Amino acid sequence: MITLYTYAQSGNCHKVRLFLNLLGLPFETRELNLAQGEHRTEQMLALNPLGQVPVLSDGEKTFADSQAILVYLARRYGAEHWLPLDPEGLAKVTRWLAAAASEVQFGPAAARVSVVFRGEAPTDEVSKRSIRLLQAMSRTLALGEWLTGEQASIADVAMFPYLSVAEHGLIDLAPFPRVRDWLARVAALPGFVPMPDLSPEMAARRDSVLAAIALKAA
Ligand SMILES: N[C@@H](CCC(=O)N[C@@H](CS)C(=O)NCC(=O)O)C(=O)O
Repeated sequence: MITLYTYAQSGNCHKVRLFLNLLGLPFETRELNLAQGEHRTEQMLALNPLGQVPVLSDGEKTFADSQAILVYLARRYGAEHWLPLDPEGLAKVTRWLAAAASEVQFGPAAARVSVVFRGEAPTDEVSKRSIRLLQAMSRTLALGEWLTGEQASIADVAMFPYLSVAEHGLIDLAPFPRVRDWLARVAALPGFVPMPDLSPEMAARRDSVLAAIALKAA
């Protein structure tokens, strides 16, 4: 049995939930309360010494880090297009897995944390980093429908969650039609599941950030 230790509002956890659903694999979910430190208990630190989610157990084996988990699931259960075996295909996918762990994490994901978890507008640096990433994705998507080849790969899965909720962090996707079309293509894949809606508390924080921005502009 596959068990996913998760936090519903985490885009990193959503990458794994999304891919398990795209692969049609049965799994059970253990939802952890991060605010109460349930990800840092002795039991969880034994599964992931970094004390982060997602963590995935498959029988006796345990994996941490959303990118690493996608690699495991693709190789163990997926068709080859999810993670090509040829050197060029593998390098192309890894390039976007690295972006998911860096440019996305310190761009759109950081903007979302700032707005909906802290109730603060994203810094200029975070906003600029997000725009640079969207420009890079637009250039890549001008060459094809998917980030790495003629079919979806785990690069698309890894990049999807935080881009799909970019507006939670006040990142406007309107100037990036190729990225919006790509998001729609991922959302049309069989088995697709979306990121959860904002909780009322998160939506209220976002509203208060928007109100503060409007007041400053007035
Ligand atoms: N590189 C890791 C990052 C995981 C991560 O940052 N997880 C967050 C939730 S999105 C977490 O567990 N935060 C709690 C903490 O670090 O204390 C991955 O992609 O899985």
